[in-house]
Amino acid sequence: MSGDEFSSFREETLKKNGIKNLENGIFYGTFIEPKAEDKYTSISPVDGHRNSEFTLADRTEYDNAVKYLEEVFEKWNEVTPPKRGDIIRAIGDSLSKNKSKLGALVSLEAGKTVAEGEGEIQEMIDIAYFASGLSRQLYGLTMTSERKEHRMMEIWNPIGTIGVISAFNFPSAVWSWNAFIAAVCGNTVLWKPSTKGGLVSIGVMKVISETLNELGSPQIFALVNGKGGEVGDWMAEDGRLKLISFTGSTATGKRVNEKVAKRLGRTILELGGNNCAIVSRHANMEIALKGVAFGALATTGQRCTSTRRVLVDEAIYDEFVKRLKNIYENIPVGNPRKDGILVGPLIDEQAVKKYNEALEVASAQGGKIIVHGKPIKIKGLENGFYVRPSLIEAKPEMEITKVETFAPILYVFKYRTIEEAISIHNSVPQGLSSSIFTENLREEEKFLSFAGSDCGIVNVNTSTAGAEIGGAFGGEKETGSGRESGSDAWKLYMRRQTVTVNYGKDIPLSQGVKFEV
Ligand code: UN1
Repeated sequence: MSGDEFSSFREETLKKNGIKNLENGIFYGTFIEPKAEDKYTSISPVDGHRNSEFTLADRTEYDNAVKYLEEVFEKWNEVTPPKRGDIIRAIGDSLSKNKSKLGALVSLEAGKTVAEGEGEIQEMIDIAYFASGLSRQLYGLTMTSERKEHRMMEIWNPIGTIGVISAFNFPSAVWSWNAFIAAVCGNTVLWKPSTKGGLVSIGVMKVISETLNELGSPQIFALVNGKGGEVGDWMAEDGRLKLISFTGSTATGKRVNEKVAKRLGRTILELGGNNCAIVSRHANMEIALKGVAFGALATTGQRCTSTRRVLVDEAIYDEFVKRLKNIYENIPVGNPRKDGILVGPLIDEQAVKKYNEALEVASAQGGKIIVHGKPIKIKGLENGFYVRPSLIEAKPEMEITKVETFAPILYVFKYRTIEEAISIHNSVPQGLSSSIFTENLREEEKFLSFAGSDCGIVNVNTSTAGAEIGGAFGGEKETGSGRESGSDAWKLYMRRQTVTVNYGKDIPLSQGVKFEV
């Protein structure tokens, strides 16, 4: 695909998604022609050229959107949960029909490969169907009561309007984990995407809002494109938003957390990861190589779950590193829409700068560069943001290995015992995802025990990246708190009420207390 071919791909993708040269980045009930002057120019990382522009919300439009969702909340709760589930299932069907065009939009705006762009939409479809089934399973418990002729139970009610702030790297999937689950629970959802994912948010909202209109359903999702420091802060401070689910850096997440905590709101924080894979002498080498390469290189190392550190057993170190080096030297980097390309561009120029800086710091701190991935120019796409990935032999004391650089840099460490490996593994401030590659039961079970991985996600013989929607997604330590997506993460979007019903003719008190009046 040449530069010209990519330009035609751009035009075709924008057209198929109904994206105009100047788009409305705000939706509540309908796409809003905003009064605000503020606009954002979307640039494709693939060729560094303009895609189109979209408008950003001002305070009035933001307030209108929240007010709108508060009103819709009432209507939405007239719909029973299983019917809400039917509606979300229909959204899943529409996304399925539009998977290829939306996937292309993800490639255009975020630089993902064809498979990963469509994978992003597939993740939305999966969570839609999961949420649909869940709508009939919002189970509460019943308890026995110590009081005669009393019944106790737990019931779950929706919390209201919630806010979701999503990142550029998963511009729509992570939003949908929150939004679809929250919706079947009965909530309405305000979405503030990263401006770098603005076009995808608009494309997705077009498909979803049309489906809701066709079904005669209330428009339960609103979109406010805007600046993080503005709209993000308004959301964090806004008591009308009962929960803020934020995905992004630890630094910004801490700010969001402080603001929401100040008003005693709820948060789900999915912040930085610094994920590590342990490759033991008992590993299947082929599986370990593929698992580590996918984890470190997919999405050009720009996933929260990307493998950033690999700990290799001294017994297999030389062979494993030699083979990994070979993968790094030969991995196809380039136009993500082209067949066979596995690594696309970084998101922008700033990301390339940070990548280069991290490599310099790593060298200065004593890292031995095994493969030095430099920025590269791709023919016909000379303004795109491409780098070759880097592999660095490192020591655990190196400070740079304790921070998350959102780029394809993998630090390699040698270890002697499994205890030492686990201790290095856990020695960073972050705690999202982890992997062990081993066929030794004792090592595997140790990694899963209290003395093992300290992360929210633990994998055995598979990659740190690529979690399925069925599990609860989230981390520990500086990765934040709360869980999204599958399992019982739905409980965070509801309020639990403990109910006691007295059906007797007297009012006996608990703990045997007597109170005769
Ligand atoms: C993220 O990077 O924020 O587990 C989410 C994965 C994807 C989601 C990543 N399913 O890698």
